[in-house]
Amino acid sequence: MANSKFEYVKQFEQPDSLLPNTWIVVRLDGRGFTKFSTKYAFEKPNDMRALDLMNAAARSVMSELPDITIAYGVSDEYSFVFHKSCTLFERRASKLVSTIVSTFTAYYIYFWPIYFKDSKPLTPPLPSFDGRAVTYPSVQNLRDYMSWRQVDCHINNLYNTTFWALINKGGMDGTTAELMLKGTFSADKNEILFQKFGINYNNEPEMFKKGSVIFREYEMVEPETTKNGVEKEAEKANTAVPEVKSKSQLEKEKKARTKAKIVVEHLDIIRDEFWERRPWLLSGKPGKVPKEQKP
Ligand SMILES: Nc1nc2c(ncn2[C@@H]2O[C@H](COP(=O)(O)OP(=O)(O)OP(=O)(O)O)[C@@H](O)[C@H]2O)c(=O)[nH]1
Ligand SMILES: [Mg+2]
Repeated sequence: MANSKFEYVKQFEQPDSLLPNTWIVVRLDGRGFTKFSTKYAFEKPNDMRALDLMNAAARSVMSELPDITIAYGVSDEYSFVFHKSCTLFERRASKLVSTIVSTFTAYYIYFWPIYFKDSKPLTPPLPSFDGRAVTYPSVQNLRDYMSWRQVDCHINNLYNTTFWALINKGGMDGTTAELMLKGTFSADKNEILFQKFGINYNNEPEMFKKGSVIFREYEMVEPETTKNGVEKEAEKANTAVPEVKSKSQLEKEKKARTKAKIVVEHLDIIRDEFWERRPWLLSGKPGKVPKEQKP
């Protein structure tokens, strides 16, 4: 086809490629969810329907994109992690972020009437999400990122649980509750919950305390006792030269991933145990599909 005089505009398209051999995290976040949650009367501080809906949308994103190794969500945000050796997609930030955000938003709206069946239907302004991509060069950086989000979940949830207990059960107004919690430590909040309201924070739902983690489920392995299993996987995944896999090998792995069940759990992802028992998350190699799961 002949070049047109307009074609020069292509030069304006600049690369936005993400550094090779790094872990890519795409985090999305609900836009204006403070207002949105009020409009649809989300329960405070945690609305089970809203969190289940976020999880359902994230699970669908994962099943459409087998390159995502793990996802973690809390409140109106979700982080999706691409393995550093994953080569099946273009490492372009804009392409990756827009694919994830649009797929997630589409499913969020699709699932809305299922999770909010007794609520009013969605009307404009419709829910939307922003997104960003960040690359992490080492397994430790990636694990610290995941730990950061889960610690954030814990801190916010303990604060919000205490804050709303003071208001809903203690009859306080927002300003007084805020003043009371100013400068308090975790132990103080646990104490307020227990002494004033008989609430044992430990008995709060796991989803509220830990957030949600989504991954493909294979047969778990016993954590190694001799050498730290996570370190071993981390060493393997931290090679300077990215592993080159043949096309057939990549296809085989993709197929194995597609077969695996995608689960939503509420586990501690800060401690080594979570990663040790599930070496496929860091190694990028699919594990064994449990027998009872095979079609
Ligand atoms: N009541 C209730 N509100 C929630 C729940 N999950 C998220 N939210 C709301 O969503 C907000 C998320 O925080 P942000 O992302 O910082 O606030 P935002 O209004 O979405 O602002 P931007 O992200 O900057 O657009 C919280 O402050 C809550 O108001 C929930 O389960 N229940
Ligand atoms: Mg938000």
